[in-house]
Amino acid sequence: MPGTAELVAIFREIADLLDLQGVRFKPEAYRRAARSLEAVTEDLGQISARGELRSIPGVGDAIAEKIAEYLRTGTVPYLDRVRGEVPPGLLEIMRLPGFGPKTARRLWVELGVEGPRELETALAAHRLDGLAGFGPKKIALLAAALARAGGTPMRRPLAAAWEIAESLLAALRAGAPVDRVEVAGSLRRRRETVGDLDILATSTAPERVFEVFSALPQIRTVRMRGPTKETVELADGLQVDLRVVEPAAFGAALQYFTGSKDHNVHLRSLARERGLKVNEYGVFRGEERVAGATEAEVYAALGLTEIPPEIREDRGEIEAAAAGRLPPLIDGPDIRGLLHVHLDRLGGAAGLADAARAARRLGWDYLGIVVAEESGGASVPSLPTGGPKVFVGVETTRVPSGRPPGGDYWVLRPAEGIVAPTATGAAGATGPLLIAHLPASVDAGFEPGQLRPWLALATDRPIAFEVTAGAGEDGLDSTVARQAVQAGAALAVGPGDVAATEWERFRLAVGLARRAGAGPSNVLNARPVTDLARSWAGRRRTG
Ligand code: DGT
Ligand code: CA
Ligand code: CA
Repeated sequence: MPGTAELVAIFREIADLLDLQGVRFKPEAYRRAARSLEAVTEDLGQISARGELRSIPGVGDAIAEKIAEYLRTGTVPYLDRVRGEVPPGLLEIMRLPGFGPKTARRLWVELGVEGPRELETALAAHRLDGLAGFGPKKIALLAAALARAGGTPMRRPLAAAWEIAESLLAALRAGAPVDRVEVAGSLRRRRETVGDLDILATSTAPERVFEVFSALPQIRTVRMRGPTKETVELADGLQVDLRVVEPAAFGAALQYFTGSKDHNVHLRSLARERGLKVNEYGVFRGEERVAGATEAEVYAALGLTEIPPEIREDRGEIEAAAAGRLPPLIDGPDIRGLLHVHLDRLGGAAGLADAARAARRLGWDYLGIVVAEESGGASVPSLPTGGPKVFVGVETTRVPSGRPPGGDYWVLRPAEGIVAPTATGAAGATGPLLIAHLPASVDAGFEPGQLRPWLALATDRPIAFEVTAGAGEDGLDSTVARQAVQAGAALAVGPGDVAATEWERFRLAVGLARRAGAGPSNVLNARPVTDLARSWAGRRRTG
């Protein structure tokens, strides 16, 4: 449905523009609506005529009104209004690799930079030097990204790519004659940024699969179609490769197209040493295929235990697998709860019941509800017995001392641009500390040495570093997280600052923690509720 595709693009742009204005929560509501619309196969005009737009998930009154407006007039005037409030060039800056809305917004607010050309001038005049959070490396990366802009197509943040892929997989499963469909490539490895999507399917009718795929509302152009492969471009320019393979080769194809390239090159040389050949069709001894249906089979044929996709980067994982010494990695079911749920994001105490239900659905035992220091933990009601246990996190912007007032633990949210901890001054640090929202991303210029002062906080108190689905802009990327794990610090994984309906995204953060080599023992919210309650007991009000 071309109309739907345009509306989806409009809602995504509104979300980006609101992000640039520093508006909280609303951008996510528009993205959620955009995602639901992508899954709608019926004509929106008919749904609207029945007065049922609000039955689309994520579509409330305000968004339903905008859809109706669009159907009537072909435009959404609200888009023009928010466009009018933000210089258009900021969107371009925001979409440079490694730089999201926060960085673009700071350049705008603090330096008055309104587009790529002004950014170029500001860089040349060294006006970024000395700006908090803009080290020499970050500035160099920004300059390089700017120089490349317009050339190579940009890479998407993991969460955005995942969202798109999920909608494509769901549409294929629902509408195409496929048996298996899986995503491969960098997305399956949970790389922080994704260049293009790689999807694999098995089917007895590949032509029909490609027909259904090409007709999806998300797809703008078909670039190439062959007997087993189709390449398309989505409305926003993202490329997707869809391949249909035979079931006997599915494991080999999944392995091959998951990569990484370096990992595959190393595997092929290992195979050669054993007199074998490995490609996307299987592992072969001469003409005979000795493995191919599953990945486990492919790795076993090469004398290896199965290597998790997230660590297939040729950084020692093949040697470890050969020696049977792959470390255990954290997995989704290991997670026992969340530790960073903002009360105001839930819509206050009233939303707590919904959050509790969402937590139960995910099998979690506890929720760490986070409130601002000024408001105090006393405002967090407890839940009825049988629901998840509520811990209270008290959010602060500087390294706190003393115990969190009315809470169980501190949540440190460094003020924007702060990359090294600043203390409140008073000595006597106590109270466990969750270090959240730290934009520690190598792509954005965060250097390994910059983690040291944060790690040093652990001499006074238990600390954990947050890893979210928005890695890079929000939380540690997997490279920095790996450094934290190797230094013995704990991670805390979570979906990021999103509504309870989006909590499934915690799985992306789990993927990043896996890339970081974290096992269950390295993750704070993999610990059982009794453990946390015991170690935090006496640190808060009783009762
Ligand atoms: P991306 O798309 O840039 O985020 O990264 P990938 O890893 O998804 O790369 P992509 O889409 O070019 O290819 C998917 C996988 O297919 C890649 O990880 C490994 C495999 N592959 C593609 N081309 C080659 C190649 O020339 N040699 C080898 N060994 N593997 C390849
Ligand atoms: Ca790819
Ligand atoms: Ca590809």
